[in-house]
Amino acid sequence: MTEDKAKLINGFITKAGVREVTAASNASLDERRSYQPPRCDVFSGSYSCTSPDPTYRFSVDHEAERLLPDMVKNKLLRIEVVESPDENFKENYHRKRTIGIVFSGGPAPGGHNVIAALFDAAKAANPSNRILGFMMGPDGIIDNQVTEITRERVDAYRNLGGFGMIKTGRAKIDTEEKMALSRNTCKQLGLDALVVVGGDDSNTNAAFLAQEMAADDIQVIGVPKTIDGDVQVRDADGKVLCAMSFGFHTAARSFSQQISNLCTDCSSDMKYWHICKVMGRSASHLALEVALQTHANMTLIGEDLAEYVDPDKMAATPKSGSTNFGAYGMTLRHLSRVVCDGIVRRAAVGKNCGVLVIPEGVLEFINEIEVFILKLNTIIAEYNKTHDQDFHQQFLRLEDKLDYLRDLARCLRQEGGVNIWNSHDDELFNDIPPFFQEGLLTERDAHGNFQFSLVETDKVIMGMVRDHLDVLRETGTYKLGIERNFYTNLLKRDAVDPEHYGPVLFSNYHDSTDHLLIRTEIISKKTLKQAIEKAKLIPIDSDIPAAIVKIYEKSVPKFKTQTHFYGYDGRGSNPTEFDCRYTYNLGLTVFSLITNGATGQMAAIMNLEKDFSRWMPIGIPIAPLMHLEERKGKLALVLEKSLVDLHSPAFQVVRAFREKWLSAIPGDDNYRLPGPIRFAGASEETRPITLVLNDLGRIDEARFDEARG
Ligand code: FBP
Repeated sequence: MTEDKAKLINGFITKAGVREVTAASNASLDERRSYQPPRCDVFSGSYSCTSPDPTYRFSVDHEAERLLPDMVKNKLLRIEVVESPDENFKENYHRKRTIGIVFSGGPAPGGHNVIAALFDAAKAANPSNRILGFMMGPDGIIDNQVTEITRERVDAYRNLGGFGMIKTGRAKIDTEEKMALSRNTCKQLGLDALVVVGGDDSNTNAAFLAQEMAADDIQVIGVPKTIDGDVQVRDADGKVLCAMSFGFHTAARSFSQQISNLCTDCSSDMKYWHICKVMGRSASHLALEVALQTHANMTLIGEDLAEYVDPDKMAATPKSGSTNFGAYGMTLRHLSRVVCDGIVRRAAVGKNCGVLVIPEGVLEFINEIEVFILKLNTIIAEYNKTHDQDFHQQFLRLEDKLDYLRDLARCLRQEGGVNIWNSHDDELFNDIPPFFQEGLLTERDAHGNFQFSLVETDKVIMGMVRDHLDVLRETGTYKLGIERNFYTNLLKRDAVDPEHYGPVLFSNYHDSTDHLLIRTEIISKKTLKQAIEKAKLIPIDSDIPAAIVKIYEKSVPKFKTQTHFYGYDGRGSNPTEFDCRYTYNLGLTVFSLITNGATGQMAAIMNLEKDFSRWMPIGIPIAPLMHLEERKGKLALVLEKSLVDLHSPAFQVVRAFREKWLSAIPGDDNYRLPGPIRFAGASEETRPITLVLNDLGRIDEARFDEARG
């Protein structure tokens, strides 16, 4: 570039107008940053206190009693306003504190507001209070990588998505060494409290850290975060304490906005099936909310598939009191048939297109896959233990891993007895495509979770769907319905009598349907010709009329798909107003729990499903919620993930509308367009539809119970 030209460009980019439109900041971002979320009533005054509420019961696991003796007796804490605090209370409340905070696991919209509220409350209580952010997740605690949170940083991130302020990571403080290092860091920094913002595994970690540091008087408070929505808490009597983790609403709204755009595109050019995989490692909460938000044509819900009972297999079971385990749960093959059924039925009414939502973790609910995951977890854990080496480091290539499995099957066969990996497993495993084998053999994350985001779930399912559609095409059952008017007009234009050809070509010509279906036996031009000749509509060996060929060709559906993955994009989205106020009040709850001496508690807001005026900040004891679960092939004490409750009103609604949203009838589809996430305006929902429906359902149940007396 010449010097003159460079000068010219330099002059141009420094112009006020150019600077304005290329600035990183913009009006909507400024508006977001300056938004002040409202506070729950209990935080309207200067002080709040906690009071244990023994009416909420928990059934404590023996292992929790053994491992977390100082935490299992914690009660649910109500947070209440203190109108006239005594001097002792005030002194304690205002005493100088240093609080550490860490993000753990995947980002979830709203996390910055937890920090913002904690910062605001801490500085209001005592301007010398310090908030320290651990960098890059729990590794920041282990390695003492910390940064002081300043007002400037907080203001820059208020109401913004991501975890950019202090970053995040997936490390787990799961060994004595890491625990000791973490404890050391907290002591060295003089922490009064540590706040762990994370999902089920991170809150599990918070309970263990609370136990570990109880002797040092370092409090540990958890915060329920995850877009997956699987941190939901009830007490032993089923009372909802935390209806949803933060970040879920935003992620679901973000996915829904984009998926509803696909619905619009698909109903415009009628050309593609859009296959939308949505995040949610295990539970299908996000997919359920997306279904409610968009009314996509088909949405798979993993938990629903796991509950499937095959009526044919059940009927075939001898009535001798034996149980046919093979009848329970859905197989991959059956799932592909279910999807094909929807595709074929829509095609029959001229809609060879649609939107299918697949939850990322759906395969975990498929019988044979679940068994593989469990078996492989155990085999890998055993290998690591016996060889004191990491299986994945040892066998880098897929082929090496498969060889190991083959050898294992052979050795175990020679030993006899019941084997974890037998020749049948080996054969089945070798039958699945390599990319899926690789997926099943990927390394578990630090918490022992299977990394479904690395498996091409959609490819596995759609591969089988495609194969079965080919079969259905060959057997003449997958056909594109032809509009009656189109058929009549086309034939008349070419001076061919539609009434002559209609009954020969179509199986439903005499029905009053809008869409005509070519007979199943007509599956090629050859069979078309045979049918027409047999009906004596054309002499033997003469040409089929061009209009008839055109109708036939039109009736052969091409199955064209576009696949999309909705996950990281929604996870990084700016929070909805719901998540902004939820997380801000969680941050205030954290500070209240800390000043009132709580530890091993998770900050939460009860009544999230109701109007904001009824939101009730609380502390939920973590240890009493924990139970034993298989992780990396071993039993571990963890916080239970909440799966989609098939009896919940939200799921019942989705099930009830399944047929309507499939729209396998002529006419428009039933799509719902939720629109983009907006900060204000009438179209913005105040909370997830799942929560609204579950709340409405509970009210109805209560009325029903009342009426029944
Ligand atoms: P968290 O449970 O840590 O919030 O993360 C949830 C999630 O977004 C899942 O939906 C997804 O399967 C996973 O994280 C992806 O993990 P990664 O960020 O390691 O690719």
